[in-house]
Amino acid sequence: MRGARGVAALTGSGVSAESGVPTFRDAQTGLWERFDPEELATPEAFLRDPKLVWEWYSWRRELVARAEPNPAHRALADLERRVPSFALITQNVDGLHRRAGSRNVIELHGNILRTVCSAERLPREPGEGAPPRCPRCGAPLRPDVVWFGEALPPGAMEAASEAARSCEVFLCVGTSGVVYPAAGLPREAAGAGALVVEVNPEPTPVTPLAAFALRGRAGELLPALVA
Ligand code: BJW
Repeated sequence: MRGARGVAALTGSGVSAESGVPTFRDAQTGLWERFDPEELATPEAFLRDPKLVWEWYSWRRELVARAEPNPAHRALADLERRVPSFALITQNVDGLHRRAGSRNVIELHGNILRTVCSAERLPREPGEGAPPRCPRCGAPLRPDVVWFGEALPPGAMEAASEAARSCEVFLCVGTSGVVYPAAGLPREAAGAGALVVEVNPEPTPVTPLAAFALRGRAGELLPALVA
């Protein structure tokens, strides 16, 4: 790490767990316990029941707005200041990396704090009980995030691939490594000769590619790793 000229980090929801933001697959708490996130984060769910999906995102948006970056976010921001070339590729929609001071952030799955007009993104108008309306065209608004089956923001995956292929060290932090195309990045990095380092309490499909698999919480391991 000390000698590396190029570092890329891929993060997932585990990096925000210690900020009190539940991971995508582990924790559905309280009111939302009986809903499957993989089903709610789809265009089909929004078209069928826009009110339900909007309310799920409102609940999460409030949680994110109250959350603070943790030592893992701050360690990655510190690392960026020390390495000549650094890219932070995140699947998270919570904006906590930027709030911690990271600059070169590639948000692969959008940002929950922004909304967009659904008419720009969906094949047809959603059903009853829709969320607030677009002030320009009257179509329902939706969160500016990437749902299953949707394309990633223009240029985001290209920038992420470029960073993965040109870095010397590729950190993979707090992601289950199952959602594509992001999940293909560790393999791209390893294939181009990068040293892959995983930080996760659990093994994942990334583990076999990793030169070092550090088992534990990102908020504890990352500050020690970049010290
Ligand atoms: C800790 C910790 C601590 C806990 N410290 N760690 C190839 C093969 C198979 C399928 C596909 C494929 N290519 C595409 C697909 C389909 C699909 C897909 O991948 N499906 C799989 C589930 C099989 N992909 C897509 O649909 C993508 N789009 C696409 O491919 O479009 C094609 C297209 C092209 C052109 C035109 C049109 C279409 C889009 C994927 C979008 C994903 N969106 C979501 C929702 C975002 C909004 C929201 O948040 O609601 O993104 S799904 C969800 O998963 C979210 C996350 O970013 C993403 C990844 O999850 P993540 O972050 O890894 O969280 P978890 O919960 O899974 O894991 C947490 C980890 O943290 C665990 O490992 C813990 O152990 C760990 N942990 N505490 C460190 N303290």
